[in-house]
Amino acid sequence: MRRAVCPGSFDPIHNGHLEVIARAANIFDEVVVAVSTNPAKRYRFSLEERLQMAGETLEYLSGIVVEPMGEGLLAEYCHRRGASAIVKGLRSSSDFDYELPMATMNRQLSGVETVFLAAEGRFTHISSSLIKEVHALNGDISDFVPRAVLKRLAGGAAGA
Ligand code: COD
Repeated sequence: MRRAVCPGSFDPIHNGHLEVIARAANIFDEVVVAVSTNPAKRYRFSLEERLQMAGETLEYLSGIVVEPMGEGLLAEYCHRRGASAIVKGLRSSSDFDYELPMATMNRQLSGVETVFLAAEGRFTHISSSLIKEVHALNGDISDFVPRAVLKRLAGGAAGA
C-alpha cells in the first residue's frame, strides 16, 4: 500500500488544499490529511474544528484519512504512519524556495520523499490567511472555501 501524507494547518481548509488532496488520492492508495498543531502559532479555528471541516468536506472521497498530526517533526510522523511520501501543492517559485530545503531535510531525517503538485491556476492566489482577512473585512469568500468552512465562519467560531 502506497500511503502519502498531506500536512497542513488547514486553518481553514480551502479549495486549493482540496484540489491537491484529491489529486494525491488519484496517485496514492491512501492519503492521510494530517492537521498540524504548532504551540507557537495562534489559530483561528481549534484543532477539533479544523479536523471536522476537513473530515466533512473530504467525506465523499475514498482512501482519505483525516487525523491530527500532533506536535513534533513531520518526518517522524510520516515514519510512524508508514508513509513513503509527503504531498505539497506549489503556488509559485517562492513556495518552491521555501519547500525545497524542508523536502531535503525530511528525506534525510526519515527517507520520506516529497512530491510537489503544481497548484491549479484558479487557486494559486489562495491561502488560509488571505481568506481569513477577506472574510474579516466582509468580502465574499464563497468561491474559495467548502460549505463546511462557510458554515463555521457564518456561525462565528472561537478565536474570531
Ligand atoms: N493551492 C495548492 N496548494 C496549496 C495552496 C493552494 N492555493 N495553499 C496551500 N497549499 C498547500 C501547500 O503545499 C502547503 O504546504 C499545504 O497546502 C498546507 O498549507 P497550510 O497553510 O495549511 O499549512 P502550513 O503552511 O501552515 O504548514 C503546516 C506544516 C504541517 C506543513 C508545517 O508546519 C510543518 O511542516 N510542520 C512540521 C514541523 C517540522 O517537521 N519541521 C521541520 C521541517 S524540515
